[in-house]
Amino acid sequence: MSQVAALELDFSSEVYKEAYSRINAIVIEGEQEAHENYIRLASMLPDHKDDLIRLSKMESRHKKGFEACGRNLQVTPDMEFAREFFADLHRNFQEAAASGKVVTCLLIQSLIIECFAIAAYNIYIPVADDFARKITEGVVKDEYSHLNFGEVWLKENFEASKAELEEANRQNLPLVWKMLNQVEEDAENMAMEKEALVEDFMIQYGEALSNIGFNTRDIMRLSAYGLRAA
Ligand code: PL3
Ligand code: FE2
Ligand code: FE2
Repeated sequence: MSQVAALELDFSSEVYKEAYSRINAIVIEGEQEAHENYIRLASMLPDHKDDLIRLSKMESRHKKGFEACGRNLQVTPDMEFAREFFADLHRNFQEAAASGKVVTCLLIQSLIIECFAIAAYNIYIPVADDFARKITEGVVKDEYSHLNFGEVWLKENFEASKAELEEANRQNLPLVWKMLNQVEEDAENMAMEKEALVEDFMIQYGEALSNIGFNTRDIMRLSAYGLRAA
């Protein structure tokens, strides 16, 4: 982000509000899907049911917070755009859940989606309006704990999960780069640069893979999968 771009931001301009109508919708939809995904995971991991239901409730609160951010700027979120934006990841999660692939579901929700959210929120906080900044600062703390849930479970089941993680990463990580390309222009109009989003995502995702037990060589290979083609 260049200093000038951030200083020149006008939250009431048409350019900003137009971009916000899509980005805000994506975040609202992402929080809603995260809510549903944790409920689904709770039924797949009965030993962790209470924790996962607690996480799902946090996601509902996040959604309400971001809805308030849109209202505060008098922006109507473009929810149809957002549902389309998440369609591929959504379908992959549903298919994995239907076939009982808990490792794939955890990779999609607790690693990919949470890292995507953490990167987006970290980059957004310094250039957000005051109202949205306070909300997003609270939300991002929660997202780290959601990422941690996935890391801890996958670390404990590392050897048995490794092959499925590789396959799920190969299927789903390219979708992240595709999604980032789709929001590049809107993000820029909100003073967020794609390079910064990619960098923060790679840091979060790489750290997560490391915490789970992958070695440096695996992390390099896994976390950049599909990036060059994007
Ligand atoms: C999980 O708790 C939440 C899932 C939300 C996913 C958000 C992805 C956002 C990608 C859009 C990038 C632009 C930054 C927007 C910052 C508000
Ligand atoms: Fe969330
Ligand atoms: Fe989350």
